[in-house]
Amino acid sequence: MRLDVLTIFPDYLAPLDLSLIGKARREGLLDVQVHDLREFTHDRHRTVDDTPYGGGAGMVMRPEPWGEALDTVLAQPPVQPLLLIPGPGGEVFNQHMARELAGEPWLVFACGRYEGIDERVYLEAQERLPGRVRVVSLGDYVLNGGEVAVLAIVEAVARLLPGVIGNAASLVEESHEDGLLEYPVYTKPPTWRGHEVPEVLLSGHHGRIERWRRDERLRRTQARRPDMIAALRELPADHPLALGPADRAVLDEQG
Ligand code: JFE
Repeated sequence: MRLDVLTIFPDYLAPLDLSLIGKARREGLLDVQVHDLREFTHDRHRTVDDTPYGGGAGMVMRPEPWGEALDTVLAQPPVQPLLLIPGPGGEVFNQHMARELAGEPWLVFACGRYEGIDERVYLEAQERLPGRVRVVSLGDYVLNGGEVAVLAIVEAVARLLPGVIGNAASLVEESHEDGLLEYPVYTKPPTWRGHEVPEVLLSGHHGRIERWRRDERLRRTQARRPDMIAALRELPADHPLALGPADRAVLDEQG
């Protein structure tokens, strides 16, 4: 997968050299290119921002550097990329979107700063890449720019690529794939500072362990994410993810 990131803070993307993503890059599974937006300015001060028309607080990113940066990046290989623009007003990123993005050969990220990017850049991008521009939010809170969102999105997407994690089972069993949060996990020692590992996990009884883990997932999801339980309750009984009678009994116990 090819990834291009346009930003005025290329150093902010340094974590993409590390850990799993760094390894995937070294192994040729990921080709990441970070571009400094200021390279696409022509004035002595490499200006990327200006005051907002109509007044108001802060500064807005000028369109010209964005136009030249997109011209340069899009002039490269023979396919159309998906352009992702982080913004607090975008569709909220989730595991479903991560799966969609993992199926793309080429993603381009445009990181804004200040109060955002001149609206004409979005319109121009939509003309250049019809149906291939998405504004994406990490969640309902305000960051200072798109870079942190890009780090999160790239990490969520890269770990879905074949060969990046190397353990298909660890992906299938994860929360947000089947509508419930994770079960709690434990390792050695069996007693630590007076806290015991639940005895069922030491029992070797696979059927009991599976049921206990599902019960824990249900209780935890009900406590922390009642919206997710409500969504599962709406599914028809014959849906593969629908709650069964044992599931409903556990949820009713907890109230
Ligand atoms: C930018 C800012 C006030 C933007 C346009 C570029 N989930 C998420 N939260 N915040 C962002 C994403 C994000 C992404 C890109 C950004 C925030 N800002 C700051 C400040 C209003 C804004 O609306 C600039």
